[in-house]
Amino acid sequence: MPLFGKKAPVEIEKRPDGLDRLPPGQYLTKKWPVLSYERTPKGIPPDWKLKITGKVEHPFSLTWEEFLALPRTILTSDFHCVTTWSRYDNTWEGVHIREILQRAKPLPEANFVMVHSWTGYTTNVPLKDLDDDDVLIALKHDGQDLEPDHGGPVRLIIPKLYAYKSAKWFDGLEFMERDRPGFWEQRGYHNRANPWEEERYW
Ligand SMILES: Nc1nc2c(c(=O)[nH]1)N[C@H]1C(S)=C(S)[C@@H](COP(=O)(O)O)O[C@H]1N2
Ligand SMILES: [Mo]
Repeated sequence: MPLFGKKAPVEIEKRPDGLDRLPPGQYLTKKWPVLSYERTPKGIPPDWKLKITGKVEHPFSLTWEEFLALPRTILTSDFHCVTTWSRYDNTWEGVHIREILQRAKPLPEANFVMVHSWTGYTTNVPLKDLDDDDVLIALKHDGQDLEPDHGGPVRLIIPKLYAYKSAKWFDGLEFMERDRPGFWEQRGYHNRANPWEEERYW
């Protein structure tokens, strides 16, 4: 059969676990839209502290300078918004979540975590989803300081969940025994937010 006039079949990219790289119902964009409920804050509060509270052996807080002195990690991951856009190959630089977890030592009953922003935004995740290789407290994106609209100077990145779990303007983790819904989770967004299960809304 001549191939003339025929398109080569498009290979669907797979992840190492066999799932499609692009979750169901998502489309790809190379742009990076801004999605925020609140207005972009004017810079980081001068008294910003990272606050690690709740069910941990060692609650602590870090000033901005102390936080910036923690070891850095660079990771590349895909980003999936519940409103159906996805952006591949985002390179994030920041502090790995395990730098925080190993200092805090969550207690056995710490099943869930409330993620806090200094704007008042919150989002809840199971500790299992937070304590993972690809979770980063990001300070840079594709080599540039994180722009204020995208959560700069500091945001959380949890690539395997819809991005409403990746709080912009991040300032705290509250370890909890029982789950509690965060900002969007109280307003109709799915509590778990796994894109491959299309856990978008209740
Ligand atoms: N503080 C805060 N963080 C947030 C949001 C928000 O409204 N406020 N929106 C979430 C949603 S729904 C998405 S898709 C991503 C968008 O990140 P971006 O604006 O950098 O693309 O941020 C998440 N983190
Ligand atoms: Mo989103």
